[in-house]
Amino acid sequence: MNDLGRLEDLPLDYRQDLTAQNLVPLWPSLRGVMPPHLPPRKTQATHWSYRAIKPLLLRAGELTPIEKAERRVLVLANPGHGLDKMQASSAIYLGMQLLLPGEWAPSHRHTPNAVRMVVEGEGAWTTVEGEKCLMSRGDLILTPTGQWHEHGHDGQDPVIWLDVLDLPLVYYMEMSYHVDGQRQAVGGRQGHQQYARGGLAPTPVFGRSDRRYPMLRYPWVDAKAALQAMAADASIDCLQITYVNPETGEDAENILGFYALMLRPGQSLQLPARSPACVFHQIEGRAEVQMQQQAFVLESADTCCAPGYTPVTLRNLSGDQPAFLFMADESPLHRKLGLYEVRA
Ligand code: GTQ
Repeated sequence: MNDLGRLEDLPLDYRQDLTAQNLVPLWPSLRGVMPPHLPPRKTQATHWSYRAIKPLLLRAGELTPIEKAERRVLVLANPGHGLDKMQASSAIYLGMQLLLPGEWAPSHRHTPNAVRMVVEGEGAWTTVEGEKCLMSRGDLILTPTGQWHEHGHDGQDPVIWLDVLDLPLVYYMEMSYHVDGQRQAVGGRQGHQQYARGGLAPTPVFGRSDRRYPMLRYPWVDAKAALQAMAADASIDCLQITYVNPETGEDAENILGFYALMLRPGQSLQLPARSPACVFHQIEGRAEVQMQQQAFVLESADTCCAPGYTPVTLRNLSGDQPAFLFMADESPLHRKLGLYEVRA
């Protein structure tokens, strides 16, 4: 490949004339924006320890009342992007949120899509468009774009959950904003019960539901049972499920994808290099996540991320207990854009 001309090769007066007209010559920057190899990624392999986060989050509970925070969150920021950018990858935002007994995080809606993965504590709930979703360890709760949501807590102990949003992408698109709302009236709908059995969809007389988000809460007991049922078949190596919209079978949300994965005792699983960045969060057990000559040990509720195009090896560190991981990635976005790639 030939070397392209540099900016310094051009006469100063010509460069100034271009600048005055808001024009830029492409050739000095062409290789930078389109290198002849995999692009350098700002997203760094990063590990966040729950043991380290929890006391800092509880301290935030003492320092900042919920009224002064609206959402009391410590953001899991990737140093490769700069901590102030508050992003785990180019499209993924991660935060750990604390709600204390009796607190209420008021109703709002916003353009970014969110999900919550419940980490610790009982008695909290998120109401989404009038549907009250109880929060238990490992439950996944959707708050998709534009849907009213508020969080409350009737239990005794602090509740902590992991927020996953596509905020960096929506912000980059200059579309990120929110609207404040009123406390929601709670209706009777419970999508997780109506869609509790895979392959069987509720069918009112007028036909199947066309709700864009028919299921908002994915209880961990059901996800875990699905993985354990798969594990009974010894020929299945990759024990992984995708959180889908039960009416369409498509990804539960538009931009980010959500998955749960089980590792048998002692199992190692190689994930190929794929274009999307990926986040791993330990629900139960201990696992090692290896990538780019690094190995992170995920204790319960630890989180780490892998940049795109990075092969990852997962290993269950227990020889007699299964390990369960929650994963989030940018696959739906890449697929919709026609950019999704797997590299051997
Ligand atoms: O709970 O609605 O971590 O609006 C960031 C923004 C959580 C939320 C976050 C939010 C929320």
